Amino acid sequence: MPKITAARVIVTSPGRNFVTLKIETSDGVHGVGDATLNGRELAVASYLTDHVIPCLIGRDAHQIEDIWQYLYKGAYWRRGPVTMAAIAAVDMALWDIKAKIAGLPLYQLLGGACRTGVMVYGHANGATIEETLENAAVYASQGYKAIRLQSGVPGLNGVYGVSKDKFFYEPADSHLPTESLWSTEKYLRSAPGLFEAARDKLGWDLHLLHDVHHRLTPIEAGRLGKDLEPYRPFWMEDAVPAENQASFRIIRQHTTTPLAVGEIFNSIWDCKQLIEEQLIDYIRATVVHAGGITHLRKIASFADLHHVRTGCHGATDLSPICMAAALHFDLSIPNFGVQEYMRHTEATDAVFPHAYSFADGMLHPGEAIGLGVDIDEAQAAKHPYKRAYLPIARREDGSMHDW
Ligand code: KDG
Ligand code: MG
Repeated sequence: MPKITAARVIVTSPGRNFVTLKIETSDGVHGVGDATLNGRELAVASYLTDHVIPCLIGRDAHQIEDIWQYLYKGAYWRRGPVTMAAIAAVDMALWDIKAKIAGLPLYQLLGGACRTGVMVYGHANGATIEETLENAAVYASQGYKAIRLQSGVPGLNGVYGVSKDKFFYEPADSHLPTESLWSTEKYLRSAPGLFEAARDKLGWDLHLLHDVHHRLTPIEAGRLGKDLEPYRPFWMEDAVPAENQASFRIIRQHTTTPLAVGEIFNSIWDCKQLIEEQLIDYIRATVVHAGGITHLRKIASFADLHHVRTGCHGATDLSPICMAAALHFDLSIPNFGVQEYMRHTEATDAVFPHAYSFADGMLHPGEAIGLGVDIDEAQAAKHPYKRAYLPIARREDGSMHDW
């Protein structure tokens, strides 16, 4: 059996912070896992180094499910983003090792390909509707079949999803949280116009998506969903903060716009009611933040029973290791919906050489064995950790709002 002989955490910041776990085995095979938790990176690094790694040494690297259960049940303190990102990193690295030993790309071990590639959506955005649609046209010309639209809101000084750089978007932008202004009224007045103009300019052959980023109440979300219905969006994402799963009943009662949620979920318990009651259409939980491939497969199987498809989170704060893991997973499950794809910078790609590639609106994980991604430690060492926070949002009266 391949014994785990060593494991260590590598923190690197090629433009943004990433936390990577590297596990080595007695067979000389190593595996990598992403453990990045945007704005709280060092908490996961410590959880792994100080608490998880000592328990891994000497274990059989092939016992992925048992190690998952050992780390989940054995901690006594369950769930939460720090714990589940740490477990996810171990899980990804062990799947990488198993597939390398088997001599197969990981998706083959997960049941083989269910599709020829993974449809991805890109992020078009701009300060104005016109600018957003110009940017969307660029994505369409590059072959994207699905595009997320986010536009500035008149009267607000910058909103979620609108970047200065049209090619890369990085919200964790400062050593202390920056503050932005929010007005639900102004946002609800402007968002439907974006989609009306988008259908006029881009036509009806593209899938158009939108992220509300947890900003509305259920009844406000019901109204927005209704207003967007004529333009047939692919989904309305994170319409409300989702701690209270029952609140999605209200949104559902008011609109047929498909609903997506779950990028901050850590386990199946965060979405059990949403799926069971068919209150959503797409579950966005992802490999690194929802306990790894092992746990995400359980969520996807449960979702499949309830007509819910996947739409894994794929922002830049998920490293290329997580992206590779997501692509193997996406390729192998029957109820895949779409995969988010925000391109990483060249510096990030140099730290994480990978086999996945984009063509014709789809990503494919490639045929390299394992996850098909690695960390170049010499490159990583060139980019030391830099503290960076996500912004916060305040309403016009100064009170805190969900960012
Ligand atoms: O770290 C936070 C980002 O990952 C998040 O704000 C991005 O909402 C997001 C998305 O849909 O990509
Ligand atoms: Mg989102």
